[in-house]
Amino acid sequence: MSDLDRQIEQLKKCEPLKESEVKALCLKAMEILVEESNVQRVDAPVTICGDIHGQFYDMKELFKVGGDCPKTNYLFLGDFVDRGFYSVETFLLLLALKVRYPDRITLIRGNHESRQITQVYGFYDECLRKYGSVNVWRYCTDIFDYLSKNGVPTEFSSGGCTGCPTNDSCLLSNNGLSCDVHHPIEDHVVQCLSALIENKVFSVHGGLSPAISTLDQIRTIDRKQEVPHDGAMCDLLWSDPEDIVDGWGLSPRGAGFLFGGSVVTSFTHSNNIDYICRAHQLVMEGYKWMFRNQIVTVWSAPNYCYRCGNVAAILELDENLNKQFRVFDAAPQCNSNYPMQCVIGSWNMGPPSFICQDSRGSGSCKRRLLHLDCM
Ligand SMILES: [Mn+2]
Repeated sequence: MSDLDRQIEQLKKCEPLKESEVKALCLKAMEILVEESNVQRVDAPVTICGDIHGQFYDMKELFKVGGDCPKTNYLFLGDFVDRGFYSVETFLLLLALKVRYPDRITLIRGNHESRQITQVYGFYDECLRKYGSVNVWRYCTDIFDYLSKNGVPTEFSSGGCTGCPTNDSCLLSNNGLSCDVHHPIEDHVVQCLSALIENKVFSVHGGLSPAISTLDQIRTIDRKQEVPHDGAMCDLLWSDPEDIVDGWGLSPRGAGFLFGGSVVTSFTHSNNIDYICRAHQLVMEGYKWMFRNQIVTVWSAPNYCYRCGNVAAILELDENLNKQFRVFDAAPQCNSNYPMQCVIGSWNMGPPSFICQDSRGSGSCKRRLLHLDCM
């Protein structure tokens, strides 16, 4: 059995890899990801999955329902990390599968695959807790967005940030946002912002952008940047469809836009696609069609944050693009013996619109989340 196969077996048991193994895995993954496109081509049959958010045991339920990779061809729409207790194991397992079976699993980027967001919503703290340093967080966030401008990098970015004199003081500050803010971003290359299944189903984490009307425009997005706070790339990862909006509206998330049915109709027509498949929003029933079946939200984190009481779904497309949703519930085992940490300080650091970013600020989920994180 190869090292990689052994690591996959280990990760399937929710046992994290050694730091040196994570580094080697991430370097291998970069070689593969650097070849992928802003609009990655995906063949059917394929099974589409929405947000996972570190809910490792629920992702195992997902694989039970959808079948193992590589037997099943998977497309994950991002937000692998944050919120749940096992972001490290969740992301590393998906990444190890990507390295082992590059043509059988596609990982596109969600708004949580970013340095800033992971420092507020859990992944940074989890890496620190499980490894005693931020190195693994650094390797993984480099995977999110750090690839060499001229091909495959041989080393990771150095240091946590330039604001602290040493990496040690970065750790001691225990204040993610002050760390890495000055991280050099000139050489960042962002991969795989979206996917196109058989030229007919456009898949993206968030939604559309007023700056984008064609797929070719997405293909030409400048990839040499960190996720910006506005503009096309930001919108693809942050935007949401909204019934009551005609055209474009302001998003309560503080990033991206709300977009209405006419925007979706125009996009599907001009790009000759059947519909848009996206994730990013908690849906109690696991999936939700909008705008006369021109856009569907797929949500794959059951009982989100171990509190929200929702079911999850994956969308299976057969070779003729016939659709079948598989709805599943949370893993039966309870994670209540996991040591919880109060992270209220971290919550307060983000702008208010980020606090409830996956529930559209409805309020009820926010109370649950705050309650959970501070038990
Ligand atoms: Mn999201």
